[in-house]
Amino acid sequence: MIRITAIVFSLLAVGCGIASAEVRHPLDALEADEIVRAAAILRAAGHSDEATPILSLVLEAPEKGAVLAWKTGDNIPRQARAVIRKDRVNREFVIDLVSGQIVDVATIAGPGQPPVVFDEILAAIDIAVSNEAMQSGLKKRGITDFAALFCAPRTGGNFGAPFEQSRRVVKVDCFDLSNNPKNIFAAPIEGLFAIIDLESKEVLDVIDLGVVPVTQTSYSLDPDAQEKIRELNPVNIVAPQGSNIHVDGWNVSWQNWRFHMRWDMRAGLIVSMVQYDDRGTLRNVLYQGNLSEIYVPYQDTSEGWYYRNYMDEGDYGLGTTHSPLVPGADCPNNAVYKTPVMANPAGGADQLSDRICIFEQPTGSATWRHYDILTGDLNARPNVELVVRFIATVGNYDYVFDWVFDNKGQLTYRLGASGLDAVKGVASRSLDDKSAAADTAFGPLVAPGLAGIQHDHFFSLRLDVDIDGRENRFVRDKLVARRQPSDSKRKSIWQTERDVADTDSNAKYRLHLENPSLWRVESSSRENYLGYATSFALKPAANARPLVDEDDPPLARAGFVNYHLWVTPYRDDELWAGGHYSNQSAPGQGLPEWTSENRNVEDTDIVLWYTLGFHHVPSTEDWPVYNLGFNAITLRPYNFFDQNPAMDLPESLHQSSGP
Ligand SMILES: [Cu+2]
Repeated sequence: MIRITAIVFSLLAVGCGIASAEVRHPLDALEADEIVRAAAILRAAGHSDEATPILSLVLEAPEKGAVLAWKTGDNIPRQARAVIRKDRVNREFVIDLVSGQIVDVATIAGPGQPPVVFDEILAAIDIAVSNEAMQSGLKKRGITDFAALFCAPRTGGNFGAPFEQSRRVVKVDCFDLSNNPKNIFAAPIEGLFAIIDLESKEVLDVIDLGVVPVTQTSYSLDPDAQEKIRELNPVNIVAPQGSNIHVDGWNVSWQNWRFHMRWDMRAGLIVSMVQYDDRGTLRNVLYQGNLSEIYVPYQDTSEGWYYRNYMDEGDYGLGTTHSPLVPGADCPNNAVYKTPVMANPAGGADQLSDRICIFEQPTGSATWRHYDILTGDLNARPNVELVVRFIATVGNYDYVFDWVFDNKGQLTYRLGASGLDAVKGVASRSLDDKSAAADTAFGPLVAPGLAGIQHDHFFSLRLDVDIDGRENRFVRDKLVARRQPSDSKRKSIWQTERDVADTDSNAKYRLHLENPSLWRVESSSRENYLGYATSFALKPAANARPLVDEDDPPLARAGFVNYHLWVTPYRDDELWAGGHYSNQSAPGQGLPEWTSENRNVEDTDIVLWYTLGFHHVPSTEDWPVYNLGFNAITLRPYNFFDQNPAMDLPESLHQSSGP
């Protein structure tokens, strides 16, 4: 039976006013009634109660083969997966929403912890602020109004301390809000923090490293705090003949692209079933794509900072840290918005109003152009792209996550970062101070008394590619310089040398300028009209590598960042590059562990894991907020088509001035 929840009359569809039922899909996220039902089943079975938050409750996706075989009108199996920690044990439950039965229970051992939820964060702040030792530390710093504080419960990785192995802990330091009531990360109360057990609600320790002056300057981001506003006429994107975006339930079609999307507490937005309409035939490109981990290690050895090495996605979740979107700034005025539904720790369903925006925009450049210098014939086609965006605010950071589909047949994942630098309170007010050298050892001053601590951002993108079918192989066309024979007019040229990945243990790659190669995923079953296996190439942009030694505890937990690309055979339980539970995890979880057994990756269902990173050395311009910058990776068709797919573009997308 098709579950029809709404009837949508799509008057935009191909200009013929087709009335269609909203299409339901087996990968649709849990709906509100399903979330409530799953939580009730868990409560009735005694697995959760008022004191036991549900740490995660999301769709348990059906088996991949069943999803691929599914057609509109078929039954949709519906299952949920829940994570609950009770009596210091992490348990996962699979709940069948049709039968109302719990069909699987698994106990997940190890120091790794499920993500920290917002209710726990609020509780930890209360515990910290009401603790006597914390209060006396605050008084020592002249802070007596404990209501004018914000405290940040931070996950702290795993450095081998006994409490990190079995307890669910956060380290909580505070910020003074008296001069910064609306910019909570601006005025750190340095050198004072509590270690708190989130389950027993105990304060395990309070550490006071000595008084550092707290900045008294206001760093408001409100317009009235700006020195001067330079007015500029508004610039808008318009589609005078109507939008080209068609949204049906959680299915989206635009130009030749078709895909499905769903919200997930941990990953945020997941795109699935990405297909390209090749002159009437839908061809598979990507079964599923999502960010699988973020790793942000700070490079400061001091007692109050050494533990700051976050796995933002596994520690907190990107869906759970959703941010509202600002029309006209975050998304252009022509954007379409979607409201996902997400479970809350009490087992209710929250409507996340307009947290996803979808928009099409001209890039201001041509997709292709040519001027025929003899005949004067001039041809150009405007480049337009579709962007699907959501934003997560993980503490002081705002991350912008984009899937970009363009009219060249390219698919790009674009990742932006903005927000506040994580600042450390220091005594120095400028480089003239005697303490400046010591105070800036781990990061420069960004304002008087505030050092922006140096750090990295690494992101792992999981790409379950299915180029023209499930069976694919990963190919490197290595560009190799070859010395030429003495009778050649050339001494040296470069040629390509094909290398096919055989096992996942070998298929770990780094970007090189010295030994470059073209990275491609080929179909094992389909060729284009010239006889080439159809494929997509990965086109990396700027990237970075970890600079620290592999035995440094933070990096040992985040082994996935040691390579830019990993290729693994598809497994439905290998989803998160830093391990199933990356919060407080032991070293070696995730990709390094999975790829230790030489599993075949040739002509089988494969998954690519791309790591994108950058080093952040703050500057004065990064304060009081720093400007959004993007990094990206592009999947580009390579022998996938029989010619340039952009030969179908209309000459101009501008409105005709004719009658
Ligand atoms: Cu940064």
